[in-house]
Amino acid sequence: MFQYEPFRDSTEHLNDGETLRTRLGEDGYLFLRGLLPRDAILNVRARLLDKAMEGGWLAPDSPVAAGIANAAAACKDPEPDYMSVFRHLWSDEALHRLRIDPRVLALFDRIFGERALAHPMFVQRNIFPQSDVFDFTTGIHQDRVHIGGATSYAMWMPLGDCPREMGTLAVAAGSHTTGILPTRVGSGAGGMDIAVPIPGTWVTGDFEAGDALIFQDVTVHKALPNRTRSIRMSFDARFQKLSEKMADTNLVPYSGCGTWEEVYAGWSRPEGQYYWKDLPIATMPLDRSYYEQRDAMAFEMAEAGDRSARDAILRIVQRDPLPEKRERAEKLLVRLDAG
Ligand SMILES: O=C(O)CCC(=O)C(=O)O
Repeated sequence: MFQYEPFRDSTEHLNDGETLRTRLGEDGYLFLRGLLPRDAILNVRARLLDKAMEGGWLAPDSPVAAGIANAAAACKDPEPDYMSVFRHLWSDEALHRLRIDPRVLALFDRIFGERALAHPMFVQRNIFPQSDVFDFTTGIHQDRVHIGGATSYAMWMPLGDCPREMGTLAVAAGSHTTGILPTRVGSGAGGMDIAVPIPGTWVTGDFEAGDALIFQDVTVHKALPNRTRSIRMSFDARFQKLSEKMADTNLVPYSGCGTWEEVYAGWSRPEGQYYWKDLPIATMPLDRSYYEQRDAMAFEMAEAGDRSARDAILRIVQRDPLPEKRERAEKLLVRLDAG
């Protein structure tokens, strides 16, 4: 059983870059209350809930604002049913502006002691309630294998109030000092879970709209299961020093959401579009060796009929750049689904 300690709250040090850096160095994370105004978050929440309602994700007989899930529509990234609704949520202009809010950028400038870069790519998550037949709880992992480049930091924010039982994030405080840990095929987001005992102390807490959790790319973390009836909505964006290299995969929109032109097509005003175009960004290729290792394991498991590899196989079908690999994965998916 996991035991959770409460987050160490760093809100009172919000304007003190040196203390924030020290705490990040000690714990691998920062928990900050009210980084963004509650109203700004609730506005984005309302916009996304309208799109979720249109897409059939919400219970038709309850108020949209409650965000109660339509259990029959439960789906997950990157299933086609999920993506067809999600791409409208991800493209939301008010959502995109949150990660480049001046309060957020100034915070990372202070933490780094130099100019921060917000990665153009970011994630928005919609986690349907856990049930006997559905579970998409994010497993224990590190972000570095997915994000690549120089050291980066995630900012995770729920889009609304998020008590623990709705599936908040938990981090293993102090786990950022042991480098990249061995992985195995996982079933939650990213599909790559840590395969060894976790160093550090698990911490978590209840979030209110506007609270932020910041953590390093090697800090081990996971989500708690969503045991409510509502969809847990959140977003996570990544930040690094502008002077350091960013993996080129962070320059494109979220996979399955089209081109930047398509993302921006429905916006009412251009503010926040292409904000990185005039910045002196140096890029490098993503080190794909971790994905290659995961995929080799997933192929082996799927070939042996192990359905726990299904999410990883689906990811290859939807997202792998190599056509022959996608084709192999497609055949295996059909076989797995035929039982
Ligand atoms: O929101 C989640 O379930 C996972 C978030 C996460 O793993 C991250 O922000 O790196």
